[in-house]
Amino acid sequence: MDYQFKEDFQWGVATAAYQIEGAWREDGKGENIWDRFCHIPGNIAENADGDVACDFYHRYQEDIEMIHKLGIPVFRFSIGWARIYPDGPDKVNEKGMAFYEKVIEELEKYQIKPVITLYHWDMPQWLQDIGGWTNRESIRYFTEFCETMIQRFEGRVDKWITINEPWVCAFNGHYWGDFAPGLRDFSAALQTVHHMLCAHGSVVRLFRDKQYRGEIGIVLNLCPKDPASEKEEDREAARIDDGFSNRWFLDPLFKGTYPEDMIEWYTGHQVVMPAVREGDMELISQSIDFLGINYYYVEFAKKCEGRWPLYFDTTTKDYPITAYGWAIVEEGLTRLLMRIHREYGQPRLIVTENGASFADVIEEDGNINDDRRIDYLKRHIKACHKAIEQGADLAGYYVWSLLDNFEWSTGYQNSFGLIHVDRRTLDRTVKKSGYWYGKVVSGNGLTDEDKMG
Ligand code: IFM
Repeated sequence: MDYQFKEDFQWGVATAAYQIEGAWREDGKGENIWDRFCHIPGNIAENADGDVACDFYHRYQEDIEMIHKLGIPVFRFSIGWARIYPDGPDKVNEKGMAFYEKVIEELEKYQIKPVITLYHWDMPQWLQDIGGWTNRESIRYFTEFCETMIQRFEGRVDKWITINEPWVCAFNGHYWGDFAPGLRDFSAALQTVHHMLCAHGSVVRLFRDKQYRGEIGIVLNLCPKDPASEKEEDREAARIDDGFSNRWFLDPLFKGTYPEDMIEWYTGHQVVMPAVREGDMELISQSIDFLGINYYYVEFAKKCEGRWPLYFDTTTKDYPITAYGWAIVEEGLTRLLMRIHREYGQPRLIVTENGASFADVIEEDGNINDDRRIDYLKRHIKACHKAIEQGADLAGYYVWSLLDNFEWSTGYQNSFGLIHVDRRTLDRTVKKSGYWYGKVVSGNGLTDEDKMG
């Protein structure tokens, strides 16, 4: 084996509730912000929605059996908050709870470890109606919801992830407005970040105080921000992009401060800084058991006038791209892992998402030979191996995603799955990449010649 991983390295597959579950109104589930956002015509490509999605709600047994057959030991999924608290913070919907109980039981049947994300963007609409993440009360409501879930399933869940990708939730959802809840206010987005980070810290504190069993961490989407050229203005653009996307999250979590240069930049450009109360930064920077990193690409920043308040744009340079238009740059992953290792106190890391969307072709014999996805995954798994060799404390790697699913504003147009889902029949077909990944997992690594026969 050319790229052998340590015995206890965790291989997994990742999903999220709204993207796969469907059953949007079943068993007492309440409306969430993605239900509301998708049901407004024009918000999503082809006016798609997650009403049915992959129908995981009814097909979870089939899907978990497939994970088992592929030999994948970890399944990352998220809890739909509005299934548990449909109408308000007071009453738990036991039918919603029963669904997750069944999913966990099914995973236990095959000894697949559950990794649970507590927030993957689907806030209940009742909470959005009072301001959602822009309202400081969201910290308390989120903590109560998490306590309900952790109390119920503690000891049976390997890892808890408080929040997935706060950057996306804050800026796509509250500044660009292309994600739910569809707001367009930069200062509100910064306030959202702050409340999400406090909410994360509040759950970590609860977890420690109550001495729950298991591990707890957060997941950030991070990527290297390189200058598009050698020009000084592009170098500055890359620094601002890095501050905006990476350091604005890493610094508070690991150093207990927002980056000075970004505070200066924002205040210099008339952005209202988030309201930070005494004790918030200590809350945010409590120690976590792991940092989850979702890695997909590198971005190349260039100065762009008129783009308040960040004044940069990004390109993919001449790199090959995925169907989503994301540059394929695997060395960026090694570089990112090493940077975090060096600059943020050598935390334990997990690549909680990595994968690629490509337009898959179903051959006449029914097979899906997604060699480009295999190539992408292979490159990135090697990049992980390299980072471990260089000293990074990398404990696992999860592919995004198990299934072709609802890919947010692009509807069903971007397929990331190891398993194809027919949009008409919802039938599942394991792609070549799924079988290939199963072999990587069983061999605990890959060889340079690693090809599917
Ligand atoms: O589908 C998303 C996921 O929900 C969060 N991380 C990125 C994936 C691909 O866009």
